[in-house]
Amino acid sequence: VNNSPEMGQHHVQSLEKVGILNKTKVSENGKRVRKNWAQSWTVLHGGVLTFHKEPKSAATGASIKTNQIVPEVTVDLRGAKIGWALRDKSSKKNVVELKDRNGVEFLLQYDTESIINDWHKVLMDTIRQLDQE
Ligand code: I3S
Repeated sequence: VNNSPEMGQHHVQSLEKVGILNKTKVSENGKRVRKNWAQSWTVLHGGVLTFHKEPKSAATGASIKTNQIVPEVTVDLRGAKIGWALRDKSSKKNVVELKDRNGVEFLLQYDTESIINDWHKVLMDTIRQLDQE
């Protein structure tokens, strides 16, 4: 019997993911802000989610230099809340709602269900893990 405390648990350090998602901010300081859906390079690392503007050259197929990838928004996942967005939040499918502990709220979306499911799971596991620390 393996009853080590590690069983079935993750460390935040091991919960890392990179990919492209559609995202928009929807509220800040309890106030709704106008949606501005955009594709973002999304990086989960060390319990922090960072959205990066897609480099201009990505559209032309030119190679991307690391220094062209601009971090845009950072979300500390400690104390954050996540869930599937209800229909009234967006007409899009596969929308995840993410609210940080300061009340800044984002929607994350991707048409391919498996991709958004993976993000939902890793974000949920990360938030849970941070809650236990
Ligand atoms: O929640 P809303 O206001 O219906 O969101 C839609 C608008 O932001 C719309 O842009 P305008 O601000 O120009 O109306 C966007 O094009 C839509 O994508 C937004 O709705 P969805 O349902 O796609 O999240």
